[in-house]
Amino acid sequence: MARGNPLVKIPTLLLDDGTSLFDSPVICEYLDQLSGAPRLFPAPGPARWSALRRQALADGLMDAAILQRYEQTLRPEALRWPDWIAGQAAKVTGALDAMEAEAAGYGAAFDIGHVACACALGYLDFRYDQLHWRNGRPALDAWFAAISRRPSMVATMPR
Ligand SMILES: N[C@@H](CCC(=O)N[C@@H](CS)C(=O)NCC(=O)O)C(=O)O
Repeated sequence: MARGNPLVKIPTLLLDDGTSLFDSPVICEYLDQLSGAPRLFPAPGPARWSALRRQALADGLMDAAILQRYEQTLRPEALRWPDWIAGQAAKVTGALDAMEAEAAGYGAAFDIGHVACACALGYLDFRYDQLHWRNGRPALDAWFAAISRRPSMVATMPR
């Protein structure tokens, strides 16, 4: 993996021509344009900025959730820093609250921002069930329940 990504992170996509793409937002946009008619990334304009903002919000939630997990599972216990962990947890809470404030407007739309939010919520169910993110967030709960019935979501839900 280090060969394809000097940051040594997944996901990294190795292309047939030997080049590589990272990180996940770049890989998603590449895959979306392969069809010739991108469906997840709107053309430049307000819809695109809104979708990319949502994607960045969900990516930021994921970064904060994963960094906390590294701190709590990989770092030697004596070196762990509770204040830093609390700071990352606050970012997750802030991102969830922002999603809750917007979720009623998500409707049935499904752009890259909705994909990223849904993936982040699926990850929280998988690794952070003790967080109970649904508590106090009825709009986000209802949206995620509905979006989770899409075949693509059913096929890829982390288990
Ligand atoms: N923003 C990046 C984050 C990628 C990321 O954090 N990947 C983790 C997966 S758990 C990783 O490879 N971590 C290894 C490391 O940080 O050394 C993306 O969405 O692709």
